[in-house]
Amino acid sequence: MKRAYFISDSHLGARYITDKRQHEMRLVRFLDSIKDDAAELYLLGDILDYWYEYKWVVPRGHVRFLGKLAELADAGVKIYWFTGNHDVWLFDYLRDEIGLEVIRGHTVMEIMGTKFLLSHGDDVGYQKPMYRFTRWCFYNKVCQWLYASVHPRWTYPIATSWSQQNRITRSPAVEAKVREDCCKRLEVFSTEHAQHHPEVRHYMYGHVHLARHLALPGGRTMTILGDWIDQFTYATFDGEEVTLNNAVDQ
Ligand SMILES: [Mn+2]
Repeated sequence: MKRAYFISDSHLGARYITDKRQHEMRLVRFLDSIKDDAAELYLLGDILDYWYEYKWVVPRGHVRFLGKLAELADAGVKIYWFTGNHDVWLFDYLRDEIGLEVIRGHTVMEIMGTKFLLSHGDDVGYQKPMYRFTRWCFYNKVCQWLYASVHPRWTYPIATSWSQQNRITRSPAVEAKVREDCCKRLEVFSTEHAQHHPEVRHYMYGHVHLARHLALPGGRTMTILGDWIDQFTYATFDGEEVTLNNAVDQ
């Protein structure tokens, strides 16, 4: 029986990744390895470290990765790409070119007869007002129009160095605390959500860069997908059980 696969947070193209081709190829080899087994592929955000899609023009890079997605889509794999906080500005290009579905915000979906709540993880639970405001700007049509009217010569370096700063400015101890707090926030949200939505059996997130698979009350589970920067983790669902795995052979 074919399975659903879930990955997140590869941050392809990030400035802090030294060998970008090797990084991309690792993900490409993984996708190649699942192409016969996968019925559905869920990309839970921050797959690209930065992407801004203009009406007539798209950013350079990621050719082998996007080609592999196209190959899977052509072979009949249904691909869903949930936008993260780094790849917010995917619009219709990959939908039209590859045939994947772009999804914004947390969404309940039925996968092989079982209901999942899926989200990148940045839009559920309590977030500080400044974070919510930034996120609102990112998704606001007028802000997007204004941003797109600035030449990418100016916006591209600012956006990619901002992403790099966000990653390197925190000390390891602070980063670990932020990630644990984020796990807790997702667990609290999922537990509360499940009380009002008994039909939802599994909760799945990215964003945190920690790999976690927890039991929630009532036989539910919550999975946080880790990343494809140094963990190479993915989840699968076979219609019965969610498992969190490590692509050790990659
Ligand atoms: Mn994220």
